[in-house]
Amino acid sequence: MVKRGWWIAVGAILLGGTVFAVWGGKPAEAPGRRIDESSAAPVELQTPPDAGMGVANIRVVKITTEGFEPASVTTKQGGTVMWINESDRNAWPASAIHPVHTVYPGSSIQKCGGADEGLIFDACRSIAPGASWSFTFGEIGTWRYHDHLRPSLIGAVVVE
Ligand SMILES: [Cu+2]
Repeated sequence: MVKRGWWIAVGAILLGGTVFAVWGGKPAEAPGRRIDESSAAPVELQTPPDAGMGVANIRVVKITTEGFEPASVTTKQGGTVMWINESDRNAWPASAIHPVHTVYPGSSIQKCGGADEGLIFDACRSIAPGASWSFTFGEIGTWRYHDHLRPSLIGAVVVE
């Protein structure tokens, strides 16, 4: 199935260790372009022309010393959220609930380091200042997350 194919691609890219692999997370079924009016600062990037997938929404969340900005982002099913660490400390975005990270379907911190690491809503490692990490959301819902290194910093991704 095509969908499984890109999940595998995402996993392979994430396991490859690059933190700039945002293009690997685009959905196979290109969603229509959509402007989210509820988000304070939507950021949309276009996929490379050679992807042949049309346009995908990519939401960018900044990690600052105060927390996640914006604290809540909305995306479509199959949309990608990219966290950029603009703070001066390491960060580790991961699904609620700390410390097990099991709220997002299929996610668990116990899968970090395993074959499914790229498929879970968990960075599974420290994201250094200046680096980024992205995840593609296949599941509809409101998914709360936190910084595993500073669990009091929380945010949410709303997948419609
Ligand atoms: Cu945690």
